[in-house]
Amino acid sequence: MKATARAQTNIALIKYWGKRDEELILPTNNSLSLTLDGFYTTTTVEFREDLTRDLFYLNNQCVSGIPYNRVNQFLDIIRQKAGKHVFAEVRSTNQVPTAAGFASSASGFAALAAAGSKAIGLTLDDEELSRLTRRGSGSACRSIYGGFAEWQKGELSDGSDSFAVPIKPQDYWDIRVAAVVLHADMKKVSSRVGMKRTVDTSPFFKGWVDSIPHDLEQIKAGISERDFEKVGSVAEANCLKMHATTLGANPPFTYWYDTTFKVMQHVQMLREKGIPAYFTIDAGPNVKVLYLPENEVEIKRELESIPGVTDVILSKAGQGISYL
Ligand code: 2P0
Repeated sequence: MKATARAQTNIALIKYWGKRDEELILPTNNSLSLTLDGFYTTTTVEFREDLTRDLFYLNNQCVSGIPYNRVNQFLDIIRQKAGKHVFAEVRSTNQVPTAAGFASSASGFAALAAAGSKAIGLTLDDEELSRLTRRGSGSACRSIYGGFAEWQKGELSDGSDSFAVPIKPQDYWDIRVAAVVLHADMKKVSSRVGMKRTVDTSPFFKGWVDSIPHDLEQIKAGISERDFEKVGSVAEANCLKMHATTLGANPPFTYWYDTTFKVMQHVQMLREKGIPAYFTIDAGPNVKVLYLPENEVEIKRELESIPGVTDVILSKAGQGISYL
């Protein structure tokens, strides 16, 4: 009744932004990501008859309360699926620096789903595991796979056709990502709240959803051809469209900070100088920069030179779920 799994986080190149079902976490659009090797969560789950409630240790500290209720709710889903009523001790270690601006929920829920389902005795294939993981956090369902993965939104109201599928494995293409950490203390609108507000109120939301099939087709062609310019330019434009929807929301909001904008301009300037680099930004102020290995030294130096940048963390393509 005990299992340990590791999952790496992922960066979306075509963003997940908007839900059609909040409870089942069903998205309004397909998304596509690259799993990253630098940021991961390792989780051990043990179901024990002697426990009278779930215990959750995060980085060796026992934690409880509202922010962690999602873990208990997710364990309930696993228990229901297995038809067992037994509480669990969960121990998670995050190698995802909070400052890097990656949601640890992606690697966190993928590792929890893998370790939890194995510990309780479920045998799930990747598709079933991705579908289960989605119930914890949407973006996490893509972290089941290494390399490039696509979350298919599905059409059915029960969510049975909404899960991620592999597009290309980890070793297919050495494309890299620099996480540019900024000095920013702006209060953040959580991605759950931001997404919902955008769906409910932004007149730009329809345009966002309508534009996805074309972006997906283009980026998949770019990945097949290993065409960095194509993949980068589609990802950058898709990110800008996602962020544009937030400006149309009521009340309007943005995740960008002044330094966010400076980094974006710097990346565009690097391209003008002949260094291929493209940015993408999630529901926060930090910028992620896509680049190729031959430009790594220059990219790091350039990004670190921007005033307000506190750190630049480099990552390669990562692997899917592993059991330890
Ligand atoms: C993504 N984001 O595709 C997008 C881009 C943020 C911007 O997935 O409510 O933490 O748990 O399903 O997965 C962040 O949202 O949201 C996210 P829930 P999640 O990576």
